[in-house]
Amino acid sequence: MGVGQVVRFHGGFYYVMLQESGEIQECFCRGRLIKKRLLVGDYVVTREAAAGKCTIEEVLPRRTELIRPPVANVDQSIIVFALQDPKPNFQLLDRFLLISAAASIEPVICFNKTDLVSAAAYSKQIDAYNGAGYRILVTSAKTGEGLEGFRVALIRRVTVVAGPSGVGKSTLLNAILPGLKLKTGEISKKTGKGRHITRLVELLPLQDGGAVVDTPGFTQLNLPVLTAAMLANCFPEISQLSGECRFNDCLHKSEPDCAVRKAVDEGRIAAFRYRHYQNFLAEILEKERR
Ligand SMILES: Nc1nc2c(ncn2[C@@H]2O[C@H](COP(=O)(O)OP(=O)(O)O)[C@@H](O)[C@H]2O)c(=O)[nH]1
Ligand SMILES: [Mg+2]
Ligand SMILES: [Zn+2]
Repeated sequence: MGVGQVVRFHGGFYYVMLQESGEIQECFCRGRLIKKRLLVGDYVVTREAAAGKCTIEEVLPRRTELIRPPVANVDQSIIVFALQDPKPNFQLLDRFLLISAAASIEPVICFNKTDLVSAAAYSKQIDAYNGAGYRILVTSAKTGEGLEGFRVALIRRVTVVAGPSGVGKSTLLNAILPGLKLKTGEISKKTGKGRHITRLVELLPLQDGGAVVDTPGFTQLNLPVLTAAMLANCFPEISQLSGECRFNDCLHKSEPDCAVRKAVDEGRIAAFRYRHYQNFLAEILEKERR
């Protein structure tokens, strides 16, 4: 018997990194029920069935669960956007932040390619995220700027590296993990809306402990299952003020004496963040009506 974490599925086998030895063990999964529930990132109990043959007997409870990519027990997401090539889409960034918050996964924002455009060009937006309390990394995989901070952020945590395609996710990981050689620069031929890009999800164990998952770029993201009332909790600068509105079920839309709208008017909450909040709110309310 041993406990380990599923790091990948391949060819009908499950690869489990054993907690005690750090070894990766090839396992079968016999129970159909267990198989159906298994995700990369799951902690499982394995048993040696015959010489060198292991089976997965049990899945341990999950701390967190991401749907896209399907990974269990993720501690944090590093959401990478380029400052140029491609230009940052802050509404998409906020969507990634929302998905992370809804899954109780701590987000870190990484602005990459500072060799192409200085971070100062986006100081308004970066200040807004900073002010809201997000952790921010500024990097260039090309010049090496900020790479040490990126490396340190991964230590002893299970991290998903997310963001649109072409922003440098794989290049950043290759730069800090010698010997990794993830494919970079690939251009997705099918950018079908909402379509799942099937690709192997793999947990890459790190030398200092922890593990990281590289992901293909998502350009289209559905909102997580979220009620209108929960949405504000995913915007730290908005949820911080929620208690000060006249109505305690205020959605900060057009209600009188709304502390959030007042803060937007006074410039204490960035107008673009509030606009994205409104857009998401409309999307959720529309879904609730149907
Ligand atoms: N100028 C510049 N190019 C970069 C940087 N990081 C990645 N790239 C380039 O951006 C392209 C996409 O990188 P890739 O890592 O495949 O992006 P991914 O789709 O997010 O994994 C590649 O041609 C990289 O060489 C950077 O910091 N600066
Ligand atoms: Mg990539
Ligand atoms: Zn309000």
